[in-house]
Amino acid sequence: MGSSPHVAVVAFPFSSHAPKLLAVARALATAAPSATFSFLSTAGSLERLRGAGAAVPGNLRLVEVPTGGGDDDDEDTPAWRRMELFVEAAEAGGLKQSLEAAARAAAPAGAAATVTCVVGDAFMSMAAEAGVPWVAVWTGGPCALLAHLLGDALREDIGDHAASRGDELLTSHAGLGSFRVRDLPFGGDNPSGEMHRVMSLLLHRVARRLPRAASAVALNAFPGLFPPDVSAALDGALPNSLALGPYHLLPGATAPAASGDPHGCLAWLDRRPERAVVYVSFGTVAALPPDELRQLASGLEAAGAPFLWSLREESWPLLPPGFLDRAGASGSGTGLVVPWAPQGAVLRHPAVGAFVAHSGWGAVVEGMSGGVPMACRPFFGDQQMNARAVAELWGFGTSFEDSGPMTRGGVAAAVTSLLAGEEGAPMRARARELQAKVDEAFQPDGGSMNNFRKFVEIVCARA
Ligand code: U2F
Repeated sequence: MGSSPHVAVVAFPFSSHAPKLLAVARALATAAPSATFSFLSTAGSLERLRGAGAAVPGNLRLVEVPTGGGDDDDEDTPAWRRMELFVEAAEAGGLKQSLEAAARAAAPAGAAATVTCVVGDAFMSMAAEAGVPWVAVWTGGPCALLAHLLGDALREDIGDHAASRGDELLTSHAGLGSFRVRDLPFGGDNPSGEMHRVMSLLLHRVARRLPRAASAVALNAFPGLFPPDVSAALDGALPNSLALGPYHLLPGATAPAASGDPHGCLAWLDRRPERAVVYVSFGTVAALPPDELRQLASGLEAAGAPFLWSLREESWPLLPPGFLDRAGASGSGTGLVVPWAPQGAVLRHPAVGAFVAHSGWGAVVEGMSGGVPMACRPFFGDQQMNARAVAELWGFGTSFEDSGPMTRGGVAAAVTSLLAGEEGAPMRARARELQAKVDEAFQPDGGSMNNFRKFVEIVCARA
């Protein structure tokens, strides 16, 4: 014994997974200053993290791992193929080699090169085979994880009847009784069939390995967020599940210098009245079909409320003619359209009163943390279950998916109702209650903080 722990934090370098793992790594490194942490991700992913202001504590070093084939920012190779190459190389021994290299690089002169624990994005479930204690971090919706863990039983029950039984509640599956067959995260409005194939295989492996091999599983939620039957089902299906989120609120998770706001969103919000602005963002992967994008744009104009829209620039040419000029892209008009916003801070800004989102899990917990009611337009994966949970489990928002694609009228009505309408009043109240619960979970003796301390102990234990 004697030497201090060396923990390898393994990221999944696609969509917003790596920033979420880095937030957990930063919090761990802050809480355990005498341990050493290596954060493993691909060159492109590390570059994006550094660009986002990833100043890290001195005991946390960023370590580059191979992509498994080619450049990980190569636009000519589709995302599903880059993901497939990366995962298969890691499965074929690549992760083990990267861990050995990280151990050698971190070992003090003359000391043995070791990794004492792997804290890995659950998507990197080949960590189960690395011969080192494995603690997994789940970044998506916990109810979707439960559905993946119960996947065989669900598939056996539903078989080929998902379409005809879509509205049926999953009451015979513990913890899933509030969800319908069509909410399950096994399909959806996916970008491509190939992506679906790659993700399905990856999630099968996760569901097989987590229960038998993980020492603990971190969930991006706080204790008490879910009704008791859901929490009990998660506890039963997972070894040592620890709700210790929202991750971005853990002490040390966000670097002080990372508040980058290159498009002046926060200053723009400072000039708006309290709870008057609608914030719109569909995360890092989902993209609306062009017609629906135009419906959303004109719905925002019809609502007449100030809006802040984080929209990737490739979609700007699809907006209705004159929309950007009328909005006042410079910040002078009723709207501000930007390619990127500091979302966590935006949703905690007092001027923001409604959130139109794809219901990615990051968006849901950030909306909750800001006490902002949501209108969800789910696309794929866990988003349908997340949207259902927002509307039915917690009642702090609505979901467009029941009435088909978003329309001008639907958007205007939803936004107006969430901001100030009578129908939205209970949702605004629920959002404030949830925000208070999030704040409580991060008090020194709060639920997330207590679970985080257990997590640190497990991660930093020496064999
Ligand atoms: C995938 O999710 P996404 O990356 O599409 O969406 P989120 O889970 O909502 O996470 C997006 C993050 O990016 C941040 C935002 C979130 O932390 O704060 N962000 C920002 O800072 N500024 C912007 O302008 C836009 C986004 C998947 F699609 C989901 O279904 C899963 O739930 C999720 C799980 O990790 O991964």
